[in-house]
Amino acid sequence: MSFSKRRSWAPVLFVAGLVLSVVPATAQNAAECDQYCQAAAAVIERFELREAPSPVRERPDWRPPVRIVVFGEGFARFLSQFAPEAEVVGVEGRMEDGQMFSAVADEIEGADVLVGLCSPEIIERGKDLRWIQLVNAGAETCTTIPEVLERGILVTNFQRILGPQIADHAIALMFGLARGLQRFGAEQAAGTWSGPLRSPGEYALWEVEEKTMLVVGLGGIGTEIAKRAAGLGMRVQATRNSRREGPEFVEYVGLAHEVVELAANADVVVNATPLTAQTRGMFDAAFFDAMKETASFINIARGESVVTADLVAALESGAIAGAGLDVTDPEPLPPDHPLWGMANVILTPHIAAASDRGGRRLPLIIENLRRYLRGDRMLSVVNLERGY
Ligand code: OXD
Repeated sequence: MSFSKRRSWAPVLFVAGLVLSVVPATAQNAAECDQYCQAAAAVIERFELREAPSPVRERPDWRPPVRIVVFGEGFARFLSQFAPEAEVVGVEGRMEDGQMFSAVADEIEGADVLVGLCSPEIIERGKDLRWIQLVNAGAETCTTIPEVLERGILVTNFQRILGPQIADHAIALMFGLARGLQRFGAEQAAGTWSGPLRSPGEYALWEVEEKTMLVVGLGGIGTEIAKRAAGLGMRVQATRNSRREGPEFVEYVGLAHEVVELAANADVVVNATPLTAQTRGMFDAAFFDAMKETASFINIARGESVVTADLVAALESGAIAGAGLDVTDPEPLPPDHPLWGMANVILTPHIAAASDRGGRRLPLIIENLRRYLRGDRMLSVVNLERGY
């Protein structure tokens, strides 16, 4: 696996944010509902987080953890107050070249628990790992490693709780394309005033009201996007893998096999799917050909769901009008990649999950750690077979 291709800065920012924000915390009696427990209760209610059907102590491999490895030394110092019987080890390292992952792998022997991300080396050397709390929403760093499935390691993640900020970002990308902000941003940087409107069509700007958005992947994040789009007066359609039910603000929920047909009527297509064997490469030439020439494609999920060469060709040929991309494949794009220079593309560096409300993540980690220690039902468990 190429780390530079897959890794986002989001977990690094997340860990740095935790270290800065949690230092003054004091030891709590876990029997009381302290500030973290109260915050977790609010997060569980707001996002309707799902509990595992059975308590974790019923798993044959469960035991009170003896060694917990986490991303970040400051975070380890903080977390140790919640697991005083365990050794909590913090690891430092750069994410972009995989240094963090090798540093974790060097410490993972004998660890029961990892709070971070997976890599094949971590899983290979972490023979005692029983529970991994991911520090992001996408679970593919774990679920694409066969040994995780073979060993049935318990994986929990940040499903649903990052929905609001990622949805805001998707809408921001849509508005950026609709109002030509990539063009005007470039003009601002060059100190150019392109002048008042001469003819209504000249800037090719568009309004979102009454346009149709197709949300591909109506999960926690997709639902937040759909809610915002409906609030803006858009018609919202969606696809999901498992069932046709959806909230009332989504006028039609189709199954995955309907996606190309639905894309043909959409003005904006947003990818909100997890990366799985089914979604890898699903946005290809056939998909972009089916879209309207006036339509835009937005990706706030994973770059590998898109055949990048096909997206570039569609943008160059005018098969689609524009793209707003928070994620790409490869990631980051090499300096000479054509997407950098395209006037109809807005790129952001995989930061959709960044937020001033990072505080939802920490209560979830602490709550899941407390549940694990007590052997209770865990929150936000990843279905390893499905991959999310
Ligand atoms: C995630 C992300 O949370 O990409 O998965 O930021």
